[in-house]
Order: sequence, then C-alpha cells, then structure tokens
Amino acid sequence: MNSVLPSEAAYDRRRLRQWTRGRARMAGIDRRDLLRLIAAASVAAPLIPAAASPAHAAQSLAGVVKPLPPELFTVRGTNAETNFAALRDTGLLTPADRFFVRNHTSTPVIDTADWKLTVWGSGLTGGPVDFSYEALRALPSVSRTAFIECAGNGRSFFASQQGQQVSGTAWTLGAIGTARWRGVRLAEVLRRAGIGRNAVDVLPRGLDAEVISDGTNLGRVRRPLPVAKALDDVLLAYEMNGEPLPPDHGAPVRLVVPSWVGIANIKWVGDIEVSAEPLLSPWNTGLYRLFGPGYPPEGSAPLTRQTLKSAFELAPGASFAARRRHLLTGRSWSGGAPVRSVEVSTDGGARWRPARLRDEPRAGSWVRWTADWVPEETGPGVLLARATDRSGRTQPTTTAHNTQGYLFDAVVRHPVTVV
Ligand SMILES: Nc1nc2c(c(=O)[nH]1)N[C@H]1C(S)=C(S)[C@@H](COP(=O)(O)O)O[C@H]1N2
Ligand SMILES: [Mo]
Repeated sequence: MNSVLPSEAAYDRRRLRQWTRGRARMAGIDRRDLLRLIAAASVAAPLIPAAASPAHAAQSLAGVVKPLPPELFTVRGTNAETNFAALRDTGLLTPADRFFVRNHTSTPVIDTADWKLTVWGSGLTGGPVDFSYEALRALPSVSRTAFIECAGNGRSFFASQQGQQVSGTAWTLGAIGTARWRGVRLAEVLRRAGIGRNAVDVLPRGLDAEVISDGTNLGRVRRPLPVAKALDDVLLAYEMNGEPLPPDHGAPVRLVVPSWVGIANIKWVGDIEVSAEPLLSPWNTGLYRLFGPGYPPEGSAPLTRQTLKSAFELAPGASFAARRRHLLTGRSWSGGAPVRSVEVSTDGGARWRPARLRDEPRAGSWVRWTADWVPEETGPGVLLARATDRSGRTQPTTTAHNTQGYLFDAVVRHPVTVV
C-alpha cells in the first residue's frame, strides 16, 4: 500500500482548518476574488457543450499544436477528449498523438534554450536556485508508467445518468491517458535547491497565459502540493513514451503526480515556490474541491487521488451482429490502489461475469481487459463494466452529486445496437 495515504489525509484536514480560519496564504489572488470563486463553485452552471464539428473534417483547435482528427478526438472547448474506441489498437501506453489535452488557455511553444526552472521561497534554506534544461537532463533520471486523468473525467454522466446539473467540460470517459514518463525526481531538485525542514507546501506554476474566469484574473495555473507528496513519487518529466515531451503535454518540462487529479500535473512548469506557510490558489480552493449538499460551504478538502473507473474501447452506439462471437475490450483504473478485478454485464446489469485481465495491475496505471459476447436479441442494448481495486472498493451505481462534477466513479451504461 502507499505510504503517502496517512500524511495526505492529515494534510487535507490541517489545510482545511487553516483555510477556514483564514491562516493559509493566498498565492497570487486576493481574498475577495477567492471568496467569489468559492461562492460560484457552490452553484452548478450548465455543462460546456462539445463544439459542433462536421463528421469527417480534420479538426484543429486554436491553442492546441497537434492535429485532432475526429476519429481520435472529440473537441470540447479548449480541450480535446480521446475517443475510447481509438485506444482499442493501442498497447498499455497511450501514443502522444491520441493523448487527451486539457488546456485552461492554450499551449505555449517554449524554446528549451530560453527555458529555466526557478525554485524559490521561504521553505528554502537559501535564495532562489535556477536549473537550465541541460542541468535537469544531467541529473539522475527515473522512468515510470502513470496515467494522467482529469478530475472531471466522466462528468457528463452526472447529467445523462443521474439527471443532475453540474458545471464544467462535458467529458465522457476519455480525459485520461497512460504514458511512460522520464525525468528527474522532484525530490532530487528540491534537495539540490536546499529545501528546509520548515517547508510545508510546494507550488509549481505553468508558463501558459493567465486564466480569466467570469471576469476574475486567476493568474497562471498553479496548485500547491503538500511536501509529503512532492518528496515521494513526483517527477519533473521531460520525456513521454521515449520522446521529448510534446508541446501540448507540457514541453519542455511538466510535473507528473502519480494517481492524483490531473490538475496537479502542472505543464510547462517555469517556477516552483517552496513555502514555509500553507498556500492556497484558485485550484485548491474554489476549484478541485467538492461543493454541494453534504459538503461544507468552503467545500471538501482539496482533491488528491483520482477515483475508480472503467471504459469500453467502443464508440457510443456501436453495432454488433447478432449470434456472432465478439471480443469486448476495455480498460479500468484507480487512483486508490491497483485494480483487482473487472466484471462485465451485457444484459443491462442483471448478471455479471468476470473479464480477463490482460495486464499485471499496478498502482497509478490501468489494466486492459477482454470479455466474449454472443448477443442473441437484436435491438438496442447496454454494456456495463465494473472494477474493484485492491483497497476493496467497487464502482457504485451512482456517484454522490457535487456541483462541479468531479470524481465520477459510478458504472457507466454504454449504449450499443445489435443488428
Ligand atoms: N500549466 C498548466 N498545467 C496544466 C493545465 C493547464 O491548463 N496549464 N491543465 C491541467 C489539467 S486540468 C489536466 S487534466 C492535465 C492534462 O494534461 P494533458 O493535457 O497532458 O493531458 O494538465 C494539467 N496541467
Ligand atoms: Mo483536469
């Protein structure tokens, strides 16, 4: 099991108390704007619909560098969702050309030669320390396989399956990808920069444009990480699947924060504040907490780990020939613990049978699975997949509502047609 769990929980409780007592410091946003953001967070605004795009036109999205062909991606606002059907012929790792993109604004194109990382703040024993790209590459490197998943992945099912209004991008299940990341341990860089015993929070910040939300300038994308996580398994990654990081995924260097909400994985990182005081930013206060009935007015503790989900590698409404054998394929993953088992139902949830796992389950990654299906009746049908992880948690039939539609973990009903 993961040694980070107890300290994460303690961090959350402590930070939340400090926030409610007004003792944590607002990094780069004033208190009134922050309170406005939190008030807005407690009310669900309508979902942001997918941009309409003609069926076979080559899509491009201002602000995203790579091509977004419609067979691979569905464009949603400034973001691109991976079509799960496009993962069927991929291995465990998601090729960069089909990895989802979540941009608050747009992809900056940064010249590696001009780039540096500045580590600074009251939690260092000395002054600011700069690392050039060359200097980072010269440090000992590590590689690890990890998924990055948006906290809002699956958000659209709050509306379509539960009839609940939530705000944010209407993702289906494709705001996730798994890659082999190579880089330097954040712990290594923080130690070389002289992190002190008094450090409590580490705040990486992106070099992309400032984010304007409802007329409020939230500043550049940044979200504090507790020191316990920062010193554990976090990477400053410069390679994705053996290639230099592509622009859309954070070139030249991004954070990879295994098992945590996508927003923790700051792209295009330019500086990291190491603080002796607890820090707040819009991304751990009004955003990326749970709001709504059942949560305190200031929201839940800041979100940390992703939840448990499963998806079929199929287009919605895919059709199957009756009385033939079909191989259903899909993937399941959990931020909590490795996946233990997956069950599939082809009759709308009345009966379940085990799927065959194709990968050794590992923390922070996903497992591919298969199941045979010989449909008998023609007409509309529903496929379901349900995972259980090694912490004993199983995907439920519904997810408790939260206004911003984070962490949807319920079993998704996948519509199909038998012909
Ligand atoms: N600087 C910066 N980092 C960022 C973001 C961003 O807009 N700017 N988006 C975050 C969110 S919400 C997610 S889900 C992941 C998405 O990573 P990807 O675009 O490589 O898939 O990046 C995170 N890091
Ligand atoms: Mo995200």
